[in-house]
Amino acid sequence: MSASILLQPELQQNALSPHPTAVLGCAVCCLPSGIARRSGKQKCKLGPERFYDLKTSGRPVGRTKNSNPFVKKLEEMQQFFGLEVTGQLDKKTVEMMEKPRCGVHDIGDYSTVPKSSAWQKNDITYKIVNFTPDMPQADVESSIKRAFKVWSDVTPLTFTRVYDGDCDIEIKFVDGDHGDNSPFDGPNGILAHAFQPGPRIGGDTHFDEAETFTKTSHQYNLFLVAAHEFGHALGLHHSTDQGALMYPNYPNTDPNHFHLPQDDIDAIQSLYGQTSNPIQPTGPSTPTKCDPNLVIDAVTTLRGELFFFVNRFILRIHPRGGESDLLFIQSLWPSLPSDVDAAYENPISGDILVFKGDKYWTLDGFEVSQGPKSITKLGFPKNVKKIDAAVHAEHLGKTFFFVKNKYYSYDEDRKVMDEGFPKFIAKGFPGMRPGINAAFYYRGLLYFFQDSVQYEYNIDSKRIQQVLRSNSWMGC
Ligand SMILES: [Ca+2]
Ligand SMILES: [Ca+2]
Ligand SMILES: [Ca+2]
Ligand SMILES: [Zn+2]
Ligand SMILES: [Zn+2]
Repeated sequence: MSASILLQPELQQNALSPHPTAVLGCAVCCLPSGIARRSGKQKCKLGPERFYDLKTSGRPVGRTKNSNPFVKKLEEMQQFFGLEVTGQLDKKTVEMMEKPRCGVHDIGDYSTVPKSSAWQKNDITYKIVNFTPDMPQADVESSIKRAFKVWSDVTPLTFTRVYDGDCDIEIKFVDGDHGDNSPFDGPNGILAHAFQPGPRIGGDTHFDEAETFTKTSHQYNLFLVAAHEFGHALGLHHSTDQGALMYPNYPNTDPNHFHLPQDDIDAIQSLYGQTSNPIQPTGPSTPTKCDPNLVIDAVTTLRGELFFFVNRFILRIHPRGGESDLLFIQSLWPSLPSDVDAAYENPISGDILVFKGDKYWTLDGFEVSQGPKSITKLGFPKNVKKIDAAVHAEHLGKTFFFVKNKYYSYDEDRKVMDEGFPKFIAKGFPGMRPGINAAFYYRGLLYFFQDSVQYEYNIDSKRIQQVLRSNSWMGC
């Protein structure tokens, strides 16, 4: 018994001190001691001191409006997360801090950290030192294997599991203080951390055993957490791209339909190069509202605001201008799919209908009240497998559904499809071409999105009034 107590400090020393490169390369262990204690005084556990190195190197450069290091780090953090830079612990900042996340710093001390470190070889070995009781062992093994495959699919890297002896990436499930100066914090908060490439502790990846890990979409999916941490173990820092796997927070992604985002592909390929596969993999990109080529999947009004659906995201905008928000569809409506086809608001019932394939969901504000249901319930014939766009024209009491070169008219009062439909778009909406991406209704006019162009359409005079950029609502 006494032997194990004596071993503890020695283990720490061996693991950390003889290899300063591993320590410096790893943002986790750059925290000066005492920071964790000091952050207890502030009313936040996961505040900037935890993740943004508070060491002030030399004197402050210039005297800006506030030289308080806590405020400055808070401002850095707000900037990193794309929040309004207030230097104050406002509601949005506290909410962001409380989200489950990775324990690696977002902004390292770049004066001492070499750029990005990478393994100087392509064949990496890993060892699973212990298992979590949360999941069957085989599920842990398959989650880990799949998490490595995310990275080997887009680089020349290979990952081989070893069972004893030396390895590059040691994987462990540990609780609280576990001897690397970066104690875990109990349930939620920090989920895991990993060390940058290097000898010994370099590359090692630790999961907080206080979490419940799963192989389902319940938090926390081990594959998703591991895939992120292995990014660090391979030399990646955090990304400011909200959609990136290397964004610090637990991702709003369905683990069963995970595709490595382009931002992460670019980052890892900058360290290890492309795959030898003749077809280079590509991944989804996070929409930026001012991208002139922004293609909108669907759009609807929702209680006075505009919601543009773009792959996994929603751009939420007030039509009269102002701030826009980029949100994950699943953070608002966890049971909705990504890549939806069409959406519209019925202002009388207040319902929003969202369509994908031959299914639809009914939203009551921020609740999914019904669905998925078959679109045949709305009166579509069985051969309609997908709707391109949907819009409710309030002053007519009709909802129009666009399918390829035709459209349907649905009577919201009688809850039936109107007789004599579908009709040709060219007949009902002269000037419009087939294949409409998205549509919405605002102040008596229809707005159609086609490729990256938007048409303002007057339904009474049956003509296009204006051709606009698709992002004209977004204040670009
Ligand atoms: Ca190692
Ligand atoms: Ca935790
Ligand atoms: Ca669409
Ligand atoms: Zn991380
Ligand atoms: Zn650790």
